[in-house]
Amino acid sequence: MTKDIFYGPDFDLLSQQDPEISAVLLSELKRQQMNLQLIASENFTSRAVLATLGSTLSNKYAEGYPGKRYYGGCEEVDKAEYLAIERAKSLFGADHANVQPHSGASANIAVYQAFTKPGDTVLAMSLPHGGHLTHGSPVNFSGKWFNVVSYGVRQDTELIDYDELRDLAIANKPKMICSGATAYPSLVDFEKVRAICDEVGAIMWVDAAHFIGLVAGKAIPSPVPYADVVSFTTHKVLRGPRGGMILAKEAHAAAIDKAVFPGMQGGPIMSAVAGKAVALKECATPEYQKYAKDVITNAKALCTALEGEGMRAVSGGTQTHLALIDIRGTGVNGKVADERCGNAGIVLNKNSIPFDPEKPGITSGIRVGTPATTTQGMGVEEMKTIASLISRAIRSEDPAVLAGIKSEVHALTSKFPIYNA
Ligand code: DSN
Repeated sequence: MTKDIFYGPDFDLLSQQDPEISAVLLSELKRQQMNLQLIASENFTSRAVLATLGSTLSNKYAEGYPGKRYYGGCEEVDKAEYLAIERAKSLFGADHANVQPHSGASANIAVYQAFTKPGDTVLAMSLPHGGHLTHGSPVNFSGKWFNVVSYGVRQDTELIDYDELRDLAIANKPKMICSGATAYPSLVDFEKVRAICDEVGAIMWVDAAHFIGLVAGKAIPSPVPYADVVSFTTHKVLRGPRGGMILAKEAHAAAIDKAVFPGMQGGPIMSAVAGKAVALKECATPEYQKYAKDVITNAKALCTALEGEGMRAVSGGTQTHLALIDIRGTGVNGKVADERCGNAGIVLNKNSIPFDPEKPGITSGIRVGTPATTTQGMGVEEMKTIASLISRAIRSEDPAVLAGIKSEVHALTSKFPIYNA
Protein backbone atom coordinates (compact mmCIF):
# COMPACT_ATOMS: atom_id res chain seq x y z
CA MET A 1 0.00 0.00 0.00
CA THR A 2 1.16 3.49 -0.76
CA LYS A 3 0.59 6.81 0.94
CA ASP A 4 2.01 8.67 -2.07
CA ILE A 5 -1.50 9.54 -3.10
CA PHE A 6 -1.55 11.91 -0.15
CA TYR A 7 1.32 13.96 -1.55
CA GLY A 8 4.35 13.06 0.54
CA PRO A 9 5.49 15.83 2.89
CA ASP A 10 1.98 17.15 3.51
CA PHE A 11 0.84 13.73 4.57
CA ASP A 12 3.81 13.34 6.89
CA LEU A 13 2.84 16.65 8.47
CA LEU A 14 -0.75 15.47 8.89
CA SER A 15 0.42 12.18 10.43
CA GLN A 16 2.40 14.09 13.06
CA GLN A 17 -0.29 16.64 13.76
CA ASP A 18 -3.32 14.36 13.65
CA PRO A 19 -2.49 10.67 13.74
CA GLU A 20 -6.14 9.66 14.16
CA ILE A 21 -7.29 11.33 10.95
CA SER A 22 -4.20 10.34 8.96
CA ALA A 23 -4.90 6.75 9.99
CA VAL A 24 -8.42 7.08 8.60
CA LEU A 25 -7.04 8.34 5.27
CA LEU A 26 -4.69 5.39 5.02
CA SER A 27 -7.21 2.77 6.04
CA GLU A 28 -9.83 4.15 3.62
CA LEU A 29 -7.25 3.99 0.83
CA LYS A 30 -6.56 0.38 1.81
CA ARG A 31 -10.30 -0.40 1.91
CA GLN A 32 -10.75 0.99 -1.61
CA GLN A 33 -7.68 -0.85 -2.89
CA MET A 34 -8.46 -4.25 -1.43
CA ASN A 35 -12.24 -4.66 -1.69
CA LEU A 36 -14.48 -4.85 -4.73
CA GLN A 37 -16.27 -1.53 -5.22
CA LEU A 38 -19.58 -2.27 -6.93
CA ILE A 39 -21.64 0.69 -5.69
CA ALA A 40 -23.05 1.98 -8.99
CA SER A 41 -22.59 5.62 -8.00
CA GLU A 42 -18.92 5.39 -6.97
CA ASN A 43 -15.67 5.56 -8.90
CA PHE A 44 -11.95 6.22 -8.50
CA THR A 45 -10.98 9.74 -9.64
CA SER A 46 -7.64 10.41 -11.24
CA ARG A 47 -4.74 11.67 -9.14
CA ALA A 48 -5.03 14.95 -11.05
CA VAL A 49 -8.59 15.40 -9.73
CA LEU A 50 -7.47 14.51 -6.20
CA ALA A 51 -4.66 17.06 -6.47
CA THR A 52 -7.16 19.88 -7.09
CA LEU A 53 -9.23 18.81 -4.08
CA GLY A 54 -6.24 19.04 -1.76
CA SER A 55 -5.22 22.46 -3.12
CA THR A 56 -5.26 26.03 -1.80
CA LEU A 57 -8.29 26.78 -3.96
CA SER A 58 -10.18 25.38 -0.99
CA ASN A 59 -9.31 28.57 0.94
CA LYS A 60 -11.00 31.03 -1.41
CA TYR A 61 -14.44 32.54 -1.05
CA ALA A 62 -15.89 33.34 -4.48
CA GLU A 63 -19.58 34.17 -4.13
CA GLY A 64 -20.98 35.15 -7.48
CA TYR A 65 -19.75 34.14 -10.90
CA PRO A 66 -16.47 34.68 -12.79
CA GLY A 67 -15.98 38.40 -13.42
CA LYS A 68 -18.88 39.26 -11.05
CA ARG A 69 -17.73 38.23 -7.58
CA TYR A 70 -18.61 39.75 -4.25
CA TYR A 71 -15.06 39.44 -2.83
CA GLY A 72 -11.69 40.48 -4.17
CA GLY A 73 -8.84 38.16 -5.02
CA CYS A 74 -10.86 35.91 -7.31
CA GLU A 75 -8.79 36.40 -10.45
CA GLU A 76 -7.16 32.97 -10.20
CA VAL A 77 -10.23 30.94 -9.23
CA ASP A 78 -12.14 32.74 -12.01
CA LYS A 79 -9.82 31.08 -14.51
CA ALA A 80 -10.68 27.64 -13.09
CA GLU A 81 -14.42 28.30 -13.23
CA TYR A 82 -14.27 29.67 -16.80
CA LEU A 83 -12.40 26.51 -17.84
CA ALA A 84 -14.94 24.24 -16.14
CA ILE A 85 -17.86 26.08 -17.79
CA GLU A 86 -16.33 26.09 -21.27
CA ARG A 87 -15.33 22.43 -21.02
CA ALA A 88 -18.82 21.41 -19.87
CA LYS A 89 -20.50 23.36 -22.68
CA SER A 90 -18.17 21.90 -25.27
CA LEU A 91 -18.30 18.29 -24.02
CA PHE A 92 -22.10 18.17 -23.84
CA GLY A 93 -22.97 20.67 -26.59
CA ALA A 94 -24.88 22.72 -24.00
CA ASP A 95 -25.84 26.41 -24.24
CA HIS A 96 -25.14 27.05 -20.57
CA ALA A 97 -23.38 25.36 -17.67
CA ASN A 98 -23.44 26.11 -13.95
CA VAL A 99 -20.58 24.26 -12.25
CA GLN A 100 -21.13 25.46 -8.68
CA PRO A 101 -23.66 23.06 -7.06
CA HIS A 102 -22.07 21.28 -4.13
CA SER A 103 -23.92 18.02 -4.89
CA GLY A 104 -26.61 16.42 -7.01
CA ALA A 105 -29.26 17.19 -4.40
CA SER A 106 -28.11 20.85 -4.35
CA ALA A 107 -28.34 20.99 -8.14
CA ASN A 108 -31.88 19.63 -7.93
CA ILE A 109 -32.90 22.19 -5.31
CA ALA A 110 -31.73 24.86 -7.77
CA VAL A 111 -33.77 23.30 -10.60
CA TYR A 112 -36.96 23.35 -8.49
CA GLN A 113 -36.22 26.93 -7.51
CA ALA A 114 -35.57 28.07 -11.08
CA PHE A 115 -38.78 26.66 -12.54
CA THR A 116 -41.36 26.20 -9.79
CA LYS A 117 -42.87 27.69 -6.64
CA PRO A 118 -43.74 25.73 -3.50
CA GLY A 119 -47.04 23.94 -4.03
CA ASP A 120 -46.56 23.50 -7.80
CA THR A 121 -47.08 20.11 -9.39
CA VAL A 122 -44.06 18.16 -10.64
CA LEU A 123 -44.10 14.72 -12.25
CA ALA A 124 -41.16 12.45 -11.40
CA MET A 125 -40.19 8.80 -11.15
CA SER A 126 -41.21 7.12 -7.93
CA LEU A 127 -38.41 6.22 -5.51
CA PRO A 128 -39.49 2.56 -5.14
CA HIS A 129 -39.30 2.23 -8.93
CA GLY A 130 -35.79 3.67 -9.09
CA GLY A 131 -36.21 7.44 -8.65
CA HIS A 132 -34.35 9.62 -6.14
CA LEU A 133 -35.18 11.25 -2.82
CA THR A 134 -35.22 14.67 -4.51
CA HIS A 135 -37.84 13.43 -6.97
CA GLY A 136 -40.64 13.85 -4.44
CA SER A 137 -40.00 11.56 -1.50
CA PRO A 138 -42.24 12.61 1.41
CA VAL A 139 -39.19 12.79 3.72
CA ASN A 140 -37.35 15.15 1.35
CA PHE A 141 -37.86 18.90 0.68
CA SER A 142 -39.23 17.93 -2.75
CA GLY A 143 -42.08 15.90 -1.31
CA LYS A 144 -42.72 18.35 1.53
CA TRP A 145 -42.78 21.57 -0.54
CA PHE A 146 -44.13 20.40 -3.90
CA ASN A 147 -47.06 18.39 -5.15
CA VAL A 148 -45.01 15.62 -6.73
CA VAL A 149 -46.97 13.06 -8.71
CA SER A 150 -45.05 9.85 -9.33
CA TYR A 151 -44.87 7.66 -12.39
CA GLY A 152 -43.27 4.24 -12.46
CA VAL A 153 -42.42 1.19 -14.51
CA ARG A 154 -44.79 -1.38 -16.00
CA GLN A 155 -45.11 -4.54 -13.93
CA ASP A 156 -44.64 -6.83 -16.96
CA THR A 157 -41.58 -5.16 -18.57
CA GLU A 158 -40.15 -3.21 -15.62
CA LEU A 159 -39.56 -0.39 -18.11
CA ILE A 160 -40.93 3.16 -17.80
CA ASP A 161 -44.63 3.23 -18.60
CA TYR A 162 -44.71 6.17 -21.06
CA ASP A 163 -48.50 5.76 -21.48
CA GLU A 164 -48.97 6.22 -17.73
CA LEU A 165 -46.51 9.13 -17.79
CA ARG A 166 -48.52 10.87 -20.55
CA ASP A 167 -51.88 10.17 -18.85
CA LEU A 168 -50.56 11.58 -15.55
CA ALA A 169 -49.13 14.62 -17.34
CA ILE A 170 -52.45 15.36 -19.05
CA ALA A 171 -54.42 14.82 -15.83
CA ASN A 172 -52.13 16.82 -13.51
CA LYS A 173 -50.65 19.49 -15.83
CA PRO A 174 -47.26 19.58 -14.04
CA LYS A 175 -44.99 22.63 -14.27
CA MET A 176 -42.05 20.28 -14.74
CA ILE A 177 -41.48 16.63 -15.66
CA CYS A 178 -38.36 14.92 -14.33
CA SER A 179 -36.75 11.89 -15.90
CA GLY A 180 -33.74 10.13 -14.51
CA ALA A 181 -33.28 7.61 -11.73
CA THR A 182 -30.79 5.93 -9.43
CA ALA A 183 -31.73 2.31 -10.03
CA TYR A 184 -33.07 2.09 -13.58
CA PRO A 185 -30.87 -0.13 -15.77
CA SER A 186 -32.41 0.92 -19.11
CA LEU A 187 -32.18 4.03 -21.26
CA VAL A 188 -34.79 6.78 -21.06
CA ASP A 189 -36.57 7.70 -24.30
CA PHE A 190 -35.92 11.46 -24.20
CA GLU A 191 -37.77 12.08 -27.46
CA LYS A 192 -40.95 10.62 -25.97
CA VAL A 193 -40.55 12.62 -22.75
CA ARG A 194 -39.99 15.82 -24.77
CA ALA A 195 -43.18 15.18 -26.74
CA ILE A 196 -45.17 14.74 -23.50
CA CYS A 197 -43.63 17.92 -22.02
CA ASP A 198 -44.57 19.86 -25.17
CA GLU A 199 -48.10 18.46 -25.12
CA VAL A 200 -48.75 19.73 -21.59
CA GLY A 201 -46.42 22.76 -21.59
CA ALA A 202 -44.06 21.38 -18.91
CA ILE A 203 -40.37 22.08 -18.40
CA MET A 204 -38.33 18.99 -19.31
CA TRP A 205 -35.85 18.30 -16.53
CA VAL A 206 -33.47 15.36 -16.78
CA ASP A 207 -31.66 14.29 -13.62
CA ALA A 208 -28.76 12.59 -15.37
CA ALA A 209 -26.65 12.00 -12.25
CA HIS A 210 -26.23 8.31 -12.83
CA PHE A 211 -25.62 8.14 -16.55
CA ILE A 212 -24.07 11.51 -17.52
CA GLY A 213 -20.61 9.92 -17.59
CA LEU A 214 -21.83 7.49 -20.25
CA VAL A 215 -23.17 10.47 -22.22
CA ALA A 216 -19.82 12.25 -21.80
CA GLY A 217 -18.09 9.19 -23.24
CA LYS A 218 -20.58 9.04 -26.14
CA ALA A 219 -21.64 5.54 -25.10
CA ILE A 220 -25.37 6.35 -24.83
CA PRO A 221 -27.66 9.07 -26.28
CA SER A 222 -27.58 12.53 -24.72
CA PRO A 223 -30.57 14.24 -23.10
CA VAL A 224 -29.03 17.68 -23.74
CA PRO A 225 -30.63 18.33 -27.17
CA TYR A 226 -34.09 17.56 -25.73
CA ALA A 227 -34.14 18.88 -22.18
CA ASP A 228 -34.67 22.40 -20.88
CA VAL A 229 -32.39 21.56 -17.99
CA VAL A 230 -30.08 18.66 -17.08
CA SER A 231 -28.74 18.26 -13.55
CA PHE A 232 -26.14 15.73 -12.49
CA THR A 233 -23.36 14.76 -10.14
CA THR A 234 -19.74 14.79 -11.20
CA HIS A 235 -18.42 11.84 -9.18
CA LYS A 236 -20.18 8.79 -10.62
CA VAL A 237 -19.27 7.35 -14.05
CA LEU A 238 -18.02 10.86 -14.91
CA ARG A 239 -15.14 10.19 -12.49
CA GLY A 240 -14.72 13.73 -11.21
CA PRO A 241 -14.76 15.25 -7.74
CA ARG A 242 -17.82 14.93 -5.49
CA GLY A 243 -20.19 17.67 -6.66
CA GLY A 244 -23.02 18.75 -8.93
CA MET A 245 -23.56 20.59 -12.20
CA ILE A 246 -26.43 21.96 -14.26
CA LEU A 247 -26.71 22.37 -18.04
CA ALA A 248 -29.49 24.47 -19.50
CA LYS A 249 -30.84 26.04 -22.65
CA GLU A 250 -29.79 29.69 -23.05
CA ALA A 251 -33.32 30.88 -22.26
CA HIS A 252 -33.00 29.40 -18.76
CA ALA A 253 -29.39 30.41 -18.06
CA ALA A 254 -30.17 33.44 -15.89
CA ALA A 255 -32.85 31.59 -13.87
CA ILE A 256 -30.48 28.68 -13.16
CA ASP A 257 -27.59 30.92 -12.14
CA LYS A 258 -29.84 32.97 -9.85
CA ALA A 259 -31.25 29.80 -8.30
CA VAL A 260 -27.77 28.41 -7.50
CA PHE A 261 -26.38 31.73 -6.21
CA PRO A 262 -27.78 33.55 -4.30
CA GLY A 263 -30.86 31.31 -4.31
CA MET A 264 -29.47 28.18 -2.78
CA GLN A 265 -25.74 28.41 -2.05
CA GLY A 266 -23.15 30.85 -0.80
CA GLY A 267 -19.53 30.45 -1.81
CA PRO A 268 -18.76 27.68 -4.30
CA ILE A 269 -16.13 25.08 -3.37
CA MET A 270 -13.48 26.31 -5.79
CA SER A 271 -11.20 23.28 -5.30
CA ALA A 272 -14.12 21.10 -6.47
CA VAL A 273 -14.88 23.48 -9.36
CA ALA A 274 -11.26 23.09 -10.50
CA GLY A 275 -11.56 19.32 -10.06
CA LYS A 276 -14.66 19.36 -12.27
CA ALA A 277 -12.65 21.17 -14.96
CA VAL A 278 -9.92 18.51 -14.76
CA ALA A 279 -12.44 15.65 -14.99
CA LEU A 280 -14.22 17.25 -17.97
CA LYS A 281 -10.91 17.51 -19.81
CA GLU A 282 -10.28 13.82 -19.11
CA CYS A 283 -13.78 12.96 -20.36
CA ALA A 284 -13.06 14.52 -23.76
CA THR A 285 -10.34 11.96 -24.56
CA PRO A 286 -10.60 8.78 -26.67
CA GLU A 287 -9.40 6.83 -23.60
CA TYR A 288 -12.40 7.99 -21.62
CA GLN A 289 -14.77 7.16 -24.50
CA LYS A 290 -13.39 3.63 -24.49
CA TYR A 291 -13.79 3.51 -20.71
CA ALA A 292 -17.47 4.53 -20.95
CA LYS A 293 -18.18 1.77 -23.47
CA ASP A 294 -16.27 -0.75 -21.36
CA VAL A 295 -18.34 0.19 -18.30
CA ILE A 296 -21.49 -0.88 -20.17
CA THR A 297 -19.87 -4.03 -21.59
CA ASN A 298 -18.83 -5.00 -18.08
CA ALA A 299 -22.25 -4.25 -16.60
CA LYS A 300 -23.90 -6.46 -19.22
CA ALA A 301 -21.36 -9.23 -18.55
CA LEU A 302 -21.85 -9.01 -14.78
CA CYS A 303 -25.62 -9.01 -15.19
CA THR A 304 -25.58 -12.06 -17.49
CA ALA A 305 -23.23 -13.92 -15.17
CA LEU A 306 -25.46 -13.19 -12.15
CA GLU A 307 -28.42 -14.55 -14.13
CA GLY A 308 -26.30 -17.64 -14.71
CA GLU A 309 -25.97 -17.87 -10.92
CA GLY A 310 -29.75 -18.15 -10.53
CA MET A 311 -30.66 -14.50 -10.01
CA ARG A 312 -33.05 -12.38 -12.08
CA ALA A 313 -32.07 -9.15 -13.82
CA VAL A 314 -34.80 -6.55 -13.43
CA SER A 315 -36.09 -5.44 -16.88
CA GLY A 316 -34.22 -8.35 -18.43
CA GLY A 317 -30.72 -6.88 -18.34
CA THR A 318 -28.92 -3.55 -18.54
CA GLN A 319 -28.05 -0.92 -21.12
CA THR A 320 -26.06 1.19 -18.69
CA HIS A 321 -23.45 1.01 -15.94
CA LEU A 322 -25.69 -0.73 -13.39
CA ALA A 323 -27.84 -3.78 -12.95
CA LEU A 324 -30.72 -4.25 -10.56
CA ILE A 325 -30.90 -7.86 -9.47
CA ASP A 326 -33.90 -9.64 -7.97
CA ILE A 327 -32.28 -12.15 -5.60
CA ARG A 328 -35.40 -13.85 -4.28
CA GLY A 329 -34.31 -17.02 -6.08
CA THR A 330 -31.43 -17.34 -3.62
CA GLY A 331 -33.80 -17.34 -0.64
CA VAL A 332 -31.95 -14.36 0.84
CA ASN A 333 -33.20 -10.77 1.09
CA GLY A 334 -31.27 -7.68 0.00
CA LYS A 335 -30.27 -6.64 3.52
CA VAL A 336 -28.71 -10.00 4.33
CA ALA A 337 -27.07 -10.21 0.91
CA ASP A 338 -25.56 -6.75 1.37
CA GLU A 339 -24.17 -7.74 4.80
CA ARG A 340 -22.77 -11.07 3.64
CA CYS A 341 -21.14 -9.50 0.58
CA GLY A 342 -19.69 -6.77 2.82
CA ASN A 343 -18.16 -9.41 5.05
CA ALA A 344 -16.64 -10.98 1.94
CA GLY A 345 -15.05 -7.70 0.80
CA ILE A 346 -17.68 -7.05 -1.88
CA VAL A 347 -19.20 -3.57 -1.51
CA LEU A 348 -22.63 -3.25 -3.09
CA ASN A 349 -26.04 -2.08 -1.91
CA LYS A 350 -29.38 -3.65 -1.16
CA ASN A 351 -32.03 -2.10 -3.39
CA SER A 352 -35.78 -2.25 -3.77
CA ILE A 353 -36.96 -3.82 -7.00
CA PRO A 354 -40.14 -2.54 -8.71
CA PHE A 355 -43.26 -3.71 -6.84
CA ASP A 356 -41.02 -5.04 -4.08
CA PRO A 357 -42.98 -6.93 -1.40
CA GLU A 358 -40.22 -6.16 1.13
CA LYS A 359 -39.77 -2.88 3.05
CA PRO A 360 -37.08 -0.43 1.79
CA GLY A 361 -34.83 -1.39 4.73
CA ILE A 362 -34.94 -5.06 3.73
CA THR A 363 -35.58 -5.24 -0.07
CA SER A 364 -35.62 -8.15 -2.50
CA GLY A 365 -32.73 -6.91 -4.58
CA ILE A 366 -29.20 -5.69 -4.91
CA ARG A 367 -27.79 -3.00 -7.18
CA VAL A 368 -24.39 -3.53 -8.77
CA GLY A 369 -22.41 -1.13 -10.93
CA THR A 370 -19.18 -1.28 -12.88
CA PRO A 371 -17.72 2.28 -12.95
CA ALA A 372 -15.03 1.58 -10.33
CA THR A 373 -13.95 -1.93 -11.37
CA THR A 374 -13.72 -0.75 -15.00
CA THR A 375 -11.49 2.15 -13.94
CA GLN A 376 -9.28 -0.48 -12.30
CA GLY A 377 -8.95 -2.21 -15.66
CA MET A 378 -11.16 -5.20 -15.02
CA GLY A 379 -12.98 -6.75 -17.97
CA VAL A 380 -15.53 -9.37 -18.91
CA GLU A 381 -13.58 -12.32 -17.46
CA GLU A 382 -13.32 -10.57 -14.08
CA MET A 383 -17.06 -9.82 -14.18
CA LYS A 384 -17.74 -13.56 -14.43
CA THR A 385 -15.48 -14.17 -11.43
CA ILE A 386 -17.18 -11.37 -9.49
CA ALA A 387 -20.63 -12.84 -10.20
CA SER A 388 -19.49 -16.16 -8.81
CA LEU A 389 -17.99 -14.48 -5.70
CA ILE A 390 -21.26 -12.56 -5.13
CA SER A 391 -23.37 -15.67 -5.54
CA ARG A 392 -21.24 -17.67 -3.11
CA ALA A 393 -21.20 -14.84 -0.58
CA ILE A 394 -24.97 -14.32 -0.71
CA ARG A 395 -25.60 -18.01 -0.20
CA SER A 396 -23.26 -18.45 2.75
CA GLU A 397 -23.93 -17.70 6.41
CA ASP A 398 -20.63 -19.19 7.58
CA PRO A 399 -18.11 -16.48 8.60
CA ALA A 400 -15.23 -18.77 7.67
CA VAL A 401 -16.57 -19.18 4.13
CA LEU A 402 -17.07 -15.43 3.82
CA ALA A 403 -13.50 -14.86 5.05
CA GLY A 404 -12.28 -17.30 2.37
CA ILE A 405 -14.19 -15.38 -0.31
CA LYS A 406 -12.65 -12.17 1.00
CA SER A 407 -9.18 -13.63 0.42
CA GLU A 408 -10.19 -14.41 -3.17
CA VAL A 409 -11.47 -10.84 -3.54
CA HIS A 410 -8.15 -9.46 -2.31
CA ALA A 411 -6.25 -11.74 -4.70
CA LEU A 412 -8.35 -10.35 -7.56
CA THR A 413 -8.10 -6.66 -6.61
CA SER A 414 -4.34 -6.92 -6.04
CA LYS A 415 -4.03 -7.70 -9.76
CA PHE A 416 -5.77 -4.39 -10.56
CA PRO A 417 -4.08 -1.89 -8.24
CA ILE A 418 -5.40 1.64 -7.83
CA TYR A 419 -3.44 4.68 -6.66
CA ASN A 420 -0.15 2.79 -6.63
CA ALA A 421 3.06 4.75 -6.72
N1 DSN B 1 -26.59 7.94 -3.49
C1 DSN B 1 -26.75 7.95 -4.92
C2 DSN B 1 -26.78 6.58 -5.49
O1 DSN B 1 -26.12 5.72 -4.94
O2 DSN B 1 -27.44 6.34 -6.48
C3 DSN B 1 -27.96 8.72 -5.34
O3 DSN B 1 -27.97 9.93 -4.70
